[in-house]
Amino acid sequence: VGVLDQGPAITFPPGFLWGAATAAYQIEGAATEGGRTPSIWDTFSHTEGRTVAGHTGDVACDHYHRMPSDVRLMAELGLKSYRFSVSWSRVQPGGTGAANPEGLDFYRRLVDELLANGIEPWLTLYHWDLPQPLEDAGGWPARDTAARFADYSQLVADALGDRVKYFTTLNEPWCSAFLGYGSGVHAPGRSDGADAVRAGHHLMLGHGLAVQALRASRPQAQLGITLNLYPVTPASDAPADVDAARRIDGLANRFFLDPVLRGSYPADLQADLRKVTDFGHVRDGDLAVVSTPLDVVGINYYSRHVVAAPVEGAEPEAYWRAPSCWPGSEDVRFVTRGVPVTDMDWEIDAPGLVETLERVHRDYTDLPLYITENGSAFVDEVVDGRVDDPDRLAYFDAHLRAAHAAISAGVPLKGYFAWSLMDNFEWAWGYTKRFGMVHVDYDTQVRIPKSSARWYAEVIRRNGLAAQ
Ligand code: PNW
Repeated sequence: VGVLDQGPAITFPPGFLWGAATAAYQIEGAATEGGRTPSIWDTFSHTEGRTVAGHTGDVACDHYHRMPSDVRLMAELGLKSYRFSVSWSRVQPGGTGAANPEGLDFYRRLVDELLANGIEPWLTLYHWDLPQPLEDAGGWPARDTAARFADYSQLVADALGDRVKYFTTLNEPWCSAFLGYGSGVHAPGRSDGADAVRAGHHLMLGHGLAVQALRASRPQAQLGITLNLYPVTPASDAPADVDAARRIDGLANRFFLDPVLRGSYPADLQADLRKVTDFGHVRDGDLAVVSTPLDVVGINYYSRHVVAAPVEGAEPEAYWRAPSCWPGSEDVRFVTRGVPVTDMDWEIDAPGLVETLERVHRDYTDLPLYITENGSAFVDEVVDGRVDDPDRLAYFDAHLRAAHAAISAGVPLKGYFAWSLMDNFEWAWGYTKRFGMVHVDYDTQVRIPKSSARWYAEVIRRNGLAAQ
C-alpha cells in the first residue's frame, strides 16, 4: 500500500511549531573536551556488555564540532524549532559547584545560531546523562539528587534564559527510573524495584524544584516536562486482562501524570507496589512541589502496550520489557498482535497517538500539549548518495494525520517534534538503530537528508499534508 493514497489534504493551525529533536549524549561526542567530565552514560557505555557491540557516545555525530553546519541543515529543512538537551556534565562538571564557562559557551553559540536562523530553541535540561559523581553519591534513588538538579537548572537558566523561552525539565522520567534502576538496560544499570520507584519520585521532585526556581528567575519562560506515554490495552475483555492493563497503565503513565498534574499518586498504583515499597520516601509537601503549575506538557509517543494476565512460565519478549522495569507486575504478559513493527520491534499504532493526546487533555489538563518526540527506526540503505526511507515517511505521515485528528477533536496540540533530526547513538542499541530524518555516515560524518526529511520540509512549508 503506497503512502501516497492515505488521506485528504490537511492543514494545521497557524503558528503550529514544526520541529525535530535530539539529545546531548546521542549526538555531541567530544566526551572529554571543553571541560566535560563523565556522566552515567559514559560509564555505562564503557562497561563491557552494556551496549550492542560496545558502542559509546565518545564521538557520536560529532555535533559538538559540527554544530554550525548542523544548524544550517535545520534551516534548509525549514524547521521552526529545534529540541536539544544540555549535557549537565558539560556545564557543571561533577554535578555540583561552579559552572564551566566553556560548556555554557557551546550552548550559547548553539542558541545564537538557531535564533539567527529563525529557529526557536527548545531546551531540555535532563535527557538521562546524570554526572557520574552524583550517581556515586546514590543517584536518583537518593533524595539529594533532586536538589542538585534544581541547582543545575538554575545555572542553565541564568546563562541562557535571556535567549531561550521553552524549557523542559526532564525527558521521559519513566526511562530514567525504570530502565535505569529497574531493568538496568539503561545507565546506571542498576536493578532494584524499590530503587526504581524512589528514583521516579526524586526525578519528579527535582522537576518540581526546578520549575519553582525557573519560574522565580524567568517569569517569561514556558516551562514543561516531557513524558513518554502509551495507551495500554488489555488483550481481551476478560477481567484478568483488564486488570493487567490497569497495572501497567499505572506504572507506565499514571505514576507520572498523576503526581505532576494532580498532585497525588493513584491509590491502586500504591496498592500494586505495596510489596515493593511502602512509599516512605514520599515526604509531606513533596507532591505540592511535584505538581507546581506548568505552562506546557510534552508527550513522546512511539507505540501501544497490549497486555494480558499472567501465565505460569511466560517469557518477556524484548529487552525493554525485561521483568524488573515493571516492579511488582513482572508477571504481566506483553502481547504482540502481529501488526507491522519498526526496526525496534515496536508496533506501529497511529490511532494510539490520538487516544493518548485525548486522554491527557480530557483527564488531566487544559494546558497546551506538544508532541516532543515521535518517529521510527528502520534499516536504511545509501544508494548513489541517496537514502529512500518510505517506511519512516509513512510512519510520520500516519502520525501527523493522527495529530491532526486530535486537534480536530479539540486537543490543544501546538507543535510536533520528529525524532530524530539525525541518526544517532540509540542508547543500549548503540549505532545499530537509525531514527534520523538525516542519515549519518559514522566513518565520514557525512549527513544525507533522507527522502523523509525532504518530505517533512514540504509538510512544514505547506503547514500540512497534501492530498494523498
Ligand atoms: C526515547 N522504552 O527513548 C528517547 O527520548 C530518545 O532518546 C530515544 O532515542 C527514542 O525514544 C527512541 O528510542 C525510549 O523502552 C527508549 O519504552 C526506550 C523506551 C521508550 C523511549
